[in-house]
Amino acid sequence: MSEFFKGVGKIPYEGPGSDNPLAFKYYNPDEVIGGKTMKEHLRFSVAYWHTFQARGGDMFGMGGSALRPWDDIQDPMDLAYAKVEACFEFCEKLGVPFFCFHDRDIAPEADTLRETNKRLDLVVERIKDRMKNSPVKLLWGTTNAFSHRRFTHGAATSNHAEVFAYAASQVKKAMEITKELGGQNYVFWGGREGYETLLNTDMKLELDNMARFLSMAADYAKEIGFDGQLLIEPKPKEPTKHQYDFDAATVIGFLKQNGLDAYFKLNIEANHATLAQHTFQHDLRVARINNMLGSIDANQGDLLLGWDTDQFPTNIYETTLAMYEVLKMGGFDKGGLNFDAKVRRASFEPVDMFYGHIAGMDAFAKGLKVAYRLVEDGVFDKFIKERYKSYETGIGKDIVEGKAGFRELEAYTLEHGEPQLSSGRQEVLEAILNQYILETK
Ligand code: XLS
Ligand code: NI
Ligand code: NI
Repeated sequence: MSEFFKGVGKIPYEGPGSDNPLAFKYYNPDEVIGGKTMKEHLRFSVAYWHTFQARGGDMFGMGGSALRPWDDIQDPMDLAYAKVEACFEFCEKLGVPFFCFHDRDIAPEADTLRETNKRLDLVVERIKDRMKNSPVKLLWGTTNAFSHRRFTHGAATSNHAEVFAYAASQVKKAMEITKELGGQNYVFWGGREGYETLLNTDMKLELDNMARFLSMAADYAKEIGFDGQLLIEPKPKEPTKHQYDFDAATVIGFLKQNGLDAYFKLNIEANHATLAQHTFQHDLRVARINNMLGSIDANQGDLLLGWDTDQFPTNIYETTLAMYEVLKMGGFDKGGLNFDAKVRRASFEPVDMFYGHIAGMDAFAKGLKVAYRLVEDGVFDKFIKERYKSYETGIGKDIVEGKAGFRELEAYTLEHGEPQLSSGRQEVLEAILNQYILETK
């Protein structure tokens, strides 16, 4: 078996003082934090599409800039097999326990669906074989129902019923192979489930069809005994002008409206939250308080750009607050932190992909450590409890327990007069957060 990433060995943990770019500074997989190892807490995953498919292209440089060790392989199936090997080598060297893929990432599309599915089966066999002597597992599988021309008008929300059927066939197969490979989740990202203009759009039919599609998917998962989590990944736009799965709140409302909330959870991506004008923590919080935070696409955007830049997450402030939400929900069950992230176009060497992942893993490891202390010390919890204490007794308790209506509240107000307010103390809390991040506290 040939080695693809020559010159890169198993990435060691060397600690915060290390100058070695091919070593972890904070991610120490076996370090125990609150009864679980870092590896168990963080459940990192490599995204097949960004790492083994992407070419570093953009709208002005379609061919891409990336140099990859598999560039000389011509035959599409040989290339697909090579990338399986590359994926396992990459994950094993990084010590990343999971990977994620779209059906079309692992096997190239053929002329007919039947042929395409045969190709998928062949590659899946190869992956299964490789899994036998590797610790690397599948975090989630998904379908690419957005790149091919047939999905121009959408997949489940296309105006063409034939496309709805095609997308369903694709999800059916992708779900089967995800199960076959022991995948722990299945993701739905509706890249083209949205619209460009309302002038040609039957929004009601499209939304109803999307619900029908998801309901069929949940039925099929049950039928084949797929016991992984089904996840919806919100994103407000790009490639469509408006995507129906706009943000966590919109998706949760949609699922509840259609009686689907028992079957789906959410896969929250940092850069998608910010595109929706929310912080990453906001969308995680919305999902968490609804018991629907399933998994995370770990990346970061560029707040000065209006699109999904999918950068490796290096902002400790963000990773801390993200891990705060994860710890507050009691940690991941089947989900994890999937690096839906790509190196910049100018970082075109294979080793840059290691640097990107190491940077992201270290940033989340540090975020986990800080967040754990914040939770343990009850820093925000104590303040928040105090801030809302008026609901624990008296009229507040009556409101919460449904014992007061407008008449009682008016009587209360007439008797007590002007409410006394307390300060929100935002600046103090932000300063304390900095003390925790900088470990001066
Ligand atoms: C694109 C999405 C995509 C999903 C999987 O913006 O993040 O990569 O995670 O289809
Ligand atoms: Ni994503
Ligand atoms: Ni994205």
